[in-house]
Amino acid sequence: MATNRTFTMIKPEAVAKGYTGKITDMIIEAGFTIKAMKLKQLSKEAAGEFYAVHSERPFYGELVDYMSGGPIVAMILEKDNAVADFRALIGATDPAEAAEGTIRKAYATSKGENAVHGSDSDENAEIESNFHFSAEEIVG
Ligand code: IDP
Ligand code: MG
Repeated sequence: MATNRTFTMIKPEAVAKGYTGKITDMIIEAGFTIKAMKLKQLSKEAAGEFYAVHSERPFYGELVDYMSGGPIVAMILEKDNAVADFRALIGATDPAEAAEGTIRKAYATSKGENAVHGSDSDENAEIESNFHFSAEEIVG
């Protein structure tokens, strides 16, 4: 995958609260192009595998339960400098620390239930995209 792509999920509590459209609008208005998109229910096993890097963290069990607790919206996004620009758009992990104008400031509930995921590197963007999408599901 090109380095101008990143991967995101709108997380279960944000989907359940009806924020999918508003968050998607913010993403498009910030200049990202959607290359793949799907509504998807993660099993506990899939959520555990996706967040395996955090398996030793104290919040891992809570994170797996939360991420498998309702549907998510997964997307592959394209833009110059996609990974860093998307991390800037979503804001800090804890919404109390997220800057004005960020997605987490607007829509996150707490540090755990924080509305959106954003890849932290080009390498992880590719791994995470391939976890959720097959080649035929990605446009262009
Ligand atoms: P990030 O999503 O901003 O990259 P990470 O540190 O990679 O943050 O953590 C992954 C996810 O784990 C967070 O988005 C959040 O849902 C959850 N998480 C992180 N820290 C905590 C915590 O202290 N308590 C509960 N959940 C947390
Ligand atoms: Mg992270």
